[in-house]
Amino acid sequence: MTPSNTLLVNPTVTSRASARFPLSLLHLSAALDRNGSSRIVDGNVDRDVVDATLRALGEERFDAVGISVMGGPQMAPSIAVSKAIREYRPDLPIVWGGYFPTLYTDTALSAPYVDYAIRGQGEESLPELLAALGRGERDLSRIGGLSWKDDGVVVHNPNRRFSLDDSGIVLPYDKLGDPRSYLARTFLGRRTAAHQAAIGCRFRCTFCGVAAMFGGATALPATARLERDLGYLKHQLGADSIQFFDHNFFDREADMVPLLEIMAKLELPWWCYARSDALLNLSESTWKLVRKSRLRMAYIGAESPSGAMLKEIRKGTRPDQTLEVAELCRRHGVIPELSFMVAPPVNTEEETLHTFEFIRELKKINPQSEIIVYIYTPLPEGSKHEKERGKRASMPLLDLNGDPVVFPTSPEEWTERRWVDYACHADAPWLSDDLRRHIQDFVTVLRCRFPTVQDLRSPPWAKRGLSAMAAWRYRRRRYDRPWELNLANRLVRLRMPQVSGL
Ligand code: B12
Repeated sequence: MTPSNTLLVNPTVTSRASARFPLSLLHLSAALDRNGSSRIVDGNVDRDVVDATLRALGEERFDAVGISVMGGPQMAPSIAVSKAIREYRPDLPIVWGGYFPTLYTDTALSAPYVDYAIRGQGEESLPELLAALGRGERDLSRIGGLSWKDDGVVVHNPNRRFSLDDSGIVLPYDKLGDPRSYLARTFLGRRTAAHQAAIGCRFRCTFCGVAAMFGGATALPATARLERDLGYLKHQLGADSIQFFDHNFFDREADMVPLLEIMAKLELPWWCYARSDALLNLSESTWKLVRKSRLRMAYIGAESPSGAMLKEIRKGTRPDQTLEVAELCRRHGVIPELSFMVAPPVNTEEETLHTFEFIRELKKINPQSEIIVYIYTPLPEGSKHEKERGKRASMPLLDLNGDPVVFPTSPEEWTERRWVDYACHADAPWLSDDLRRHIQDFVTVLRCRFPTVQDLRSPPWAKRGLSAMAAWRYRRRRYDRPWELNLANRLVRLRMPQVSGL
């Protein structure tokens, strides 16, 4: 049997300037190359992803194509590239992996251009699938994490336990052409690299795709691995700062200290996802290490000022901890980037207005706090991790007319504007036009009044000007219809970290 050759595709999801290492494909490629070979097409760099994919197919013999798909703006290019592959090489198996097929497996497999969906991590399932296909096997029921069509009937094999195996080598960055072109100028440094050290998250927040993917489990890297990987990024590629894509960076203090010691040694300014409770639990000596390691910003899911809502979504933190962590971060020179989910399906307006007041309080405690406002768009029941499904009766989601919200059943439907917005936490069927506008207006005033430090594009004078213009509205809570700010914003175009990342 000849070793299989796989084409891996990352459909376009962001601008060229915001492109970061496609870590999913690099991890998969490393796994595939142990017994075969693979090539990567990154649609964030090769802007015409369909053309780049067809060109690759014309240049080499491939046995399958793996496509990484996340809900939201990546849906349309994922469909386009899958259809084009099917038309060009109808015999070639097409495998979807990533968050979309993990959370919406049946929807993905309902498409004629998706043959296999791999749920969760793909490092073991994908090579096993390719080996089985290479051997011409028809029964694929032993491949963990795989969903497939057995004579047209969708079969979901059992989940696979996830793992953080270390192959002993760094990721195959060279497959990206010039990997240095992925290092970006951000507020952390001139050459920021994206990296994932630990995987998973031990929490089970009901709204989060990560909980749905990992079911409340996490695995930290060995110190030797972290040192090797970061050392490579720093010394071989020339990275001067790191954005960690870890689902949740800070875990138990005792386990974090050896990792922080490595980072303190490397002194690369960094950004990560964190939780208020974990940061509040760190001792003074660990905070000293954190400072030495040059943590610049921690993205913390504050979600809501309401203890009841935090309980409902199983966040596991309290609003007083959010306020406390803002103060703690101020003392240690770390910027907290606090994200909120407004407009929940119940008490929609009241919760939203309460959140605005809470944000003001946070800004008083720590004016440097960065604020991200999302619309609360919970996952449908069927997308939750199998351990969680049907466990707690969640309120049925109703639209503005009081009718049940019906989620899309095809990838095409997920490309409709309202569902792309839902996936991006930008709109929800229970949101009235008035409240939607009010939220937009509040966010406009807030981000003009306090422009993000992550914005390097707008000149300082423009940011100062916007902030001065917005000051009276913010002070007097006159958020409505900030036409002058909208106009000025069109000229300055402040960066939106929630859309493009750092
Ligand atoms: C980097 C990132 C982005 C980048 C680009 C991603 C890219 N594909 O190039 C940007 C900034 C553009 C982005 C945007 C969005 N993102 Co995003 N993003 C991430 C982040 C931080 C890291 C992804 C990553 O690289 N992980 C590391 C790799 C190794 O893991 P992985 O991607 O999961 O891949 C593994 C498996 O999924 C699987 N797999 C993946 N692809 C494939 C393909 C095949 C063939 C197979 C077999 C397996 C497989 O195997 C991989 C290896 O184990 C994650 C959170 C996280 N820490 O994962 C959120 C995350 C994926 N994003 C998410 C979301 C929702 C978005 C948005 C759609 C909305 C939003 N507001 O955030 C936006 C779109 C914004 C817009 N344009 O309007 C959610 C997805 C959850 C969900 N419900 O679908 C996540 C989980 C964040 C969260 N906690 O909510 N994102």
